Amino acid sequence: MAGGGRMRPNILVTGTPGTGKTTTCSLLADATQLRHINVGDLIKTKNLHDGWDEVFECHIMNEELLCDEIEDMMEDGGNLVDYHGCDFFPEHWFDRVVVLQTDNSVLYDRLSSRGYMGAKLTNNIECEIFQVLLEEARSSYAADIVIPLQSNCVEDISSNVATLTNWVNNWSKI
Ligand code: DAT
Repeated sequence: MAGGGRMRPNILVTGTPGTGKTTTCSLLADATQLRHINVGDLIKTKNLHDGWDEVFECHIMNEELLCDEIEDMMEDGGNLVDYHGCDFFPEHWFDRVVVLQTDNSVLYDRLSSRGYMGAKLTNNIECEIFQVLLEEARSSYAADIVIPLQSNCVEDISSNVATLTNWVNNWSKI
């Protein structure tokens, strides 16, 4: 069996904030019955952080606390992990690493309407321009499990969810 004895696969959905991770994971969780782990929310609700970063306006995640928190679920399998970072998770946790990507102008509008401005907005747009998450994923996981997917419009979401649902449903046969 693939995936270290897991009955169901674990998928990491990563990408710059605003690329559609949470929207995609919610729909994919409904379609596959995988468990959606929204890491950003978990960091807040379970206090898995070391305070607030004033410059980047976000919590300073404590990687060790986070990994301890989700370890048992990850070993069981069947999880969709939604986070804008990927290099600190144990590599063996994931069977697929999906990197969502969005055109800069589209992303700019999405992040502005979410209220991002100044350094936070610029940093995230630069993160997308320089494909930081794709590079991070490629340097942390085997090349054949890292899948970049475009997420520019609602049709992209539907087709990404359909593709991934199909992959999940066929997983045990891989
Ligand atoms: P993330 O979890 O990556 O931060 P999100 O799922 O919260 O992103 O989406 C941010 C906003 O953009 C939200 O209002 C939904 C919208 N959106 C995301 N992906 C989209 C897409 N492919 N087409 C149209 N809108 C999208």
